[in-house]
Amino acid sequence: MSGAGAPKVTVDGTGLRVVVIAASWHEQVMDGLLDGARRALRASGAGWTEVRVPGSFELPVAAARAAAGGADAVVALGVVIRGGTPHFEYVCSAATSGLTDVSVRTGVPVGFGVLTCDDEAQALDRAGLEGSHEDKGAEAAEAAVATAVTLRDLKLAPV
Ligand code: DLZ
Repeated sequence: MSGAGAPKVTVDGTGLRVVVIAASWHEQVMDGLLDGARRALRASGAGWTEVRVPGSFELPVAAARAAAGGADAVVALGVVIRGGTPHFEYVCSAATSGLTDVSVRTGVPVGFGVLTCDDEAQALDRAGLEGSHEDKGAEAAEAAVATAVTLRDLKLAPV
């Protein structure tokens, strides 16, 4: 999927409580994603806490707990790199459908910052590091905050 055409969605997130959940695989790429998410959240004015899970497969259960605990938005960060077995497909699919389910079921937006890449070079290029072309951690955080603001406004809108 191309990153071309991505919108600029910086909004005022003052007062929002965001939980950032980061998997622990592929440390250098994850450090970049986390820094990008932090930069975006700081710029938005939202407050946030960070927790870690072992792998991307564990992101949905932690997101569900964060939503049940009162988070206004969740940012889920993971890095999955294709290997020689179908495991890649299972982990990517579980993370994607699990996070979608949490978001739709709880009404708490989940920013999807899970990289699903063929190799490490692709992941590094999307990690918001020096020389990267994309900053997917920041994008996921911006999307989560912008959607939380939209949902808050929707609640206030007369039907
Ligand atoms: C097992 C596994 C593999 C092979 N690769 C990755 C990966 O590239 N990225 C990632 O986030 N997690 C990986 N995992 C771990 C699974 O997500 C999960 O943590 C384990 O299967 C234990 O439930």
